[in-house]
Amino acid sequence: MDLSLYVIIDRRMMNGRSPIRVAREAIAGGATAIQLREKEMESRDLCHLASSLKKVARKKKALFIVNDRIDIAQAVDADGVHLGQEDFPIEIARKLLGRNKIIGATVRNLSQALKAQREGADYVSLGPIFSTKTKKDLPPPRGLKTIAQIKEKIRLPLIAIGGINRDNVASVIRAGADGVAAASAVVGAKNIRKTTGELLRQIKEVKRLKRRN
Ligand code: TZP
Ligand code: MG
Repeated sequence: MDLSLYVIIDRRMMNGRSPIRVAREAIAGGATAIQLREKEMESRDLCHLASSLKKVARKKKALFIVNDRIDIAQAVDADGVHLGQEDFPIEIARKLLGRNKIIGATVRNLSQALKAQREGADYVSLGPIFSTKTKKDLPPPRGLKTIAQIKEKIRLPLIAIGGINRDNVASVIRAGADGVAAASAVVGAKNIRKTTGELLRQIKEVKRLKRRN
């Protein structure tokens, strides 16, 4: 499971570009996983979109994860789901999806991270690390220190999310994140492929240096 660069496909900041095209560009640039995060689409359209995105991801061996909607994930045989604190409980999602699917959990602090781990999540995403306009009603930014503090106490991969872009991505990996999830920095970029490539290059470089030390 490679979640080094996890791109959130959220239509709201694509400047009218098609999600399929955006996903294709992000994956061509090196995104290792994509997540369909769509809160307003009717189920039928969502099914079609998810099915197309899965094909785009599979072709390049990127992972395809669906936010919140276990039914859509099952319908298109996605690689997994991502669950927020108010979404389906992890244990129930596991019963529905089985052992072979990936379940990710949004966490805001250490106790939520430990709980997600106990309940059987495969990774946690911690955020917001920095301030972001992408999601409303978020708690204050957690900052880089929280990454290290939580990483030290869990064994699950930790994905950092929230306001991550090419100027701060290296610091996030240096702080201990196993990967980063990004929405606006990638899907809102003019040149998605180039931006994704640049993010991935920095992530790989910091990881390489960390392995050496
Ligand atoms: N959860 C915490 S921050 C965030 C979510 C879904 C939004 C991430 O978007 P961006 O544009 O990368 O800050
Ligand atoms: Mg959710």
